[in-house]
Amino acid sequence: WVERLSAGTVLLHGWACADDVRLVRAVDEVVALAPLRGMATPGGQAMSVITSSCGDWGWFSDRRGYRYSAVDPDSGRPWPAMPDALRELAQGAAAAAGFSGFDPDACLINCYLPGARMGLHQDKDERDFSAPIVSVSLGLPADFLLGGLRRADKTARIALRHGDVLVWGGPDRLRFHGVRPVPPGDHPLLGGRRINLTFRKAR
Ligand code: MD5
Ligand code: FE
Repeated sequence: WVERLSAGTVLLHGWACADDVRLVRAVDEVVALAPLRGMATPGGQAMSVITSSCGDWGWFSDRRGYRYSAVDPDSGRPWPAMPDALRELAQGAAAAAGFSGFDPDACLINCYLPGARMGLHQDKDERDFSAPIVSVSLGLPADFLLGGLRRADKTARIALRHGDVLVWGGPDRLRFHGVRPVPPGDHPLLGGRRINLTFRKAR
C-alpha cells in the first residue's frame, strides 16, 4: 500500500517485491563489473557500508571529499550502465509518488552486512534538488531514521522491509536521515545482507 509520511515523502510498501529476482540479478551484473568496496569518509573514518554504482554518474567518498564521478576510481572505467530493470523500477515508483518524468542518471548500491549502519546526514552532492530521490530496500530489514532539515531535529524510526520503496521530493528532499545498525538475519533471496538502491538525478 502507499503511505504518505509527509508532504514530500511517500513509502510504497512492498513495491519492489514483484520484481525482486530481476532486480537482484541486475545488481549482481553491476557488481560483477564494479565490485562493492568500502570507502573512507573525508574525515578518514571507514564506512561500514560497502558500495558500488551504475548509470552515468557514481557517488563516492575518499579523504578528498564526497563527489560524483563518471568513472569508477578503482578501475578507471566508466560505471556500468543502469540496467533497464532498475531504471524502470525507479521511474515507476517516482510516478506512483507523484513525480512523473523522473530520469535518474545515478544509482548508488549500498550493501549492509549485519552491524553496518549509516550516520545521520543530508544528500546534497547533487546539482538540482528539485528532482526526487528514490530508495529501494532489499533483503534484511532495517530501521531507517528520518529527521528534519536541521541535524538536531528529532528523528522518526521507520521499519523498512524487503521490497519497500521510499520517495523523497520537494520539501523533504534535504531531510537528515540515517540507518540503524542492521541486525543479523537470513533473507530467502539475499541471505545475510541488506541492499539499498538509491536513484538520483546527480547532474
Ligand atoms: C540507505 N542511503 O538506506 C539510504 C537510502 C545514502 C543513503 O542515505 O545517502 O546512500 S537513501 C535515503 C534518503 C535519500 C534522500 C533523502 C532522504 C533519505 N531523506 O530526505 O530522508 O542506504
Ligand atoms: Fe543519504
